Amino acid sequence: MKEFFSQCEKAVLEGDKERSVRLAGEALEKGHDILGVIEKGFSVGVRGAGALWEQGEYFLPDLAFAAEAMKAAMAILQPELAKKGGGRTRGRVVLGTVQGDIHDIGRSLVTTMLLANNYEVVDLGADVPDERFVSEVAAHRPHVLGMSAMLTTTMSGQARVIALLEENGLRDDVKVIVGGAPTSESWAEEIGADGHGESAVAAVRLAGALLED
Ligand code: B1M
Repeated sequence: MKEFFSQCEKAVLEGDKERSVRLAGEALEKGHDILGVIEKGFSVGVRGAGALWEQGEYFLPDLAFAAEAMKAAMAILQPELAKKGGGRTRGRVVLGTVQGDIHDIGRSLVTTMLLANNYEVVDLGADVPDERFVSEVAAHRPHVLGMSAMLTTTMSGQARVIALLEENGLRDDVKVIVGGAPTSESWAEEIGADGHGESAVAAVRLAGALLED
């Protein structure tokens, strides 16, 4: 599998959408472990592109091409992953990427893994205004609110939303989990969230644990 993962990584790193799509199709045909292909293959490629961009070796369009190649592969793999769900719902989750932040690949993987584990998910997408998180919590009354942030400049949105939930008397009715590259356990604690998910799988595990409380 190592060789296959590295082909997936390379296709995304090189921003080769066609090759990514072909490899995603091949993964399904051959019955490979889909989450493994995403996490150990395609995701490594897109993060590698980010690292090269940070080092000044890639320009922004290179990063965008890598993201496009990644998203094209995800569009093929995610429906297959989500198919595993379908039993009795374990709980309702409202999820979104915070205001000012357009990164959506990681969050959409969290959504897919929640669906695959029988959660009902209201995915608000990316760049979600603070007030919208609050109004969606009021409307859907979820068991869990999840917020993703990928930038050090946008992670404060998670704290603002928690404060707004408190102001609106909604905080005690919902568990709040946060995630995304710059976030951590200690950040979650600092802003009064109920937990932090390191990965999509960890987010599902955390939601389950919080709902058992
Ligand atoms: Co952006 N970007 N980007 N980018 N980008 C990062 C985040 C960065 C770390 C790159 C770098 O410097 N190495 C850097 C942030 C630096 C910082 O703040 N410290 C950065 C920057 C600076 C920017 C711009 C500002 C660049 C610019 O314009 N000058 C700009 C910001 C735009 C904006 O949001 N306003 C920008 C733009 C872009 C693209 C549009 C080109 C593209 C996004 C495309 C898209 O999503 N539609 C992009 C990409 C692709 C990245 C990197 C390379 C990859 C992100 C990704 O998709 N990873 C990223 C580098 C990196 O992460 N190392 C980077 C794969 C994905 C599967 O993983 O998203 O980590 P991830 O999600 C994981 C976990 O984090 C977790 O589970 C997921 C799956 O296991 N998780 C949760 C995520 N959300 C969760 C929620 C949970 C629980 C777990 O509970 C609720």
